[in-house]
Amino acid sequence: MSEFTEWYGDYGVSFRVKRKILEKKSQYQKIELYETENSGKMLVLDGAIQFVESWERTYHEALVHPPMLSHPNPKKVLIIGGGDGGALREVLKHPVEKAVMVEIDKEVVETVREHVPIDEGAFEDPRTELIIGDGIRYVKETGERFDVIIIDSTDPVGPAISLFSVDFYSSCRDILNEKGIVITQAGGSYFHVDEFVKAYNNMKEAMGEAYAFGFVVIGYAPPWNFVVGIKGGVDFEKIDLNRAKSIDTRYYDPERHISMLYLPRFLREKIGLI
Ligand code: AG3
Repeated sequence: MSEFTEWYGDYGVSFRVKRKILEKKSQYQKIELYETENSGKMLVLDGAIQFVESWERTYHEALVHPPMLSHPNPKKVLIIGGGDGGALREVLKHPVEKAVMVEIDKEVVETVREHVPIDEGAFEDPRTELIIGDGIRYVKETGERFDVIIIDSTDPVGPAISLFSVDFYSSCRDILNEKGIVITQAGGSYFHVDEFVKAYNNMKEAMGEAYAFGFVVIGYAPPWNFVVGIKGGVDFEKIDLNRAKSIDTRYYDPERHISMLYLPRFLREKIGLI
């Protein structure tokens, strides 16, 4: 029996694998797809686990529903990255008018759609617009306006680093409607500490108001961090529980939303909350 391990320094996140389904190099990254022993298929980009089929909802629910349920009326949503369609699928559980997704690597979209379509039809939804292109450029150039922006990128280390900059977050702020929310994944709570603090501070600088929370994501080194930027006084501590009733979640709990905001003590210290 063999396994695939992603190392975070000395700490490894490992899955037993039956076989490698494919490995290829796109213009942007190395794409690997595995069949795990008991957890379905697993997508790995440049050595980093992106999702494991049986567990991907632990991540996609935490990324999507907190901003969607704290925004008073999210109708237009932009997803940057997220080529597997998992975030898109969760967004479309809400009564949105339009979801635009800008993914740079079309081979990620094609690979996942062919072998492990976790979008569950989301790409075919008439509300979806898929753009293959550079998210940074899109955000700078588009004339469209959004209520919620979801940044489903790779980690705040390496090639995705400009997706965590003040400059990028400021462009996001500029294309939000009067009331808006931006959320990004921001690395592992214990293994990307400096990068997380930087992402939080950058978000705060660009947006004026920011939150951070952690969530146990299976497939990544848990807990995993998320950073949220607020425009126009949206209250991220308040969840619309009525609206939440119609959204099917398994891991993210709107009733316990506030508990996620209690990051490990040393992290709250580092971002100046205590
Ligand atoms: N989001 C990827 C999160 C990064 C995971 N990092 C890691 N394993 N080191 C994109 C994929 C999910 N839609």
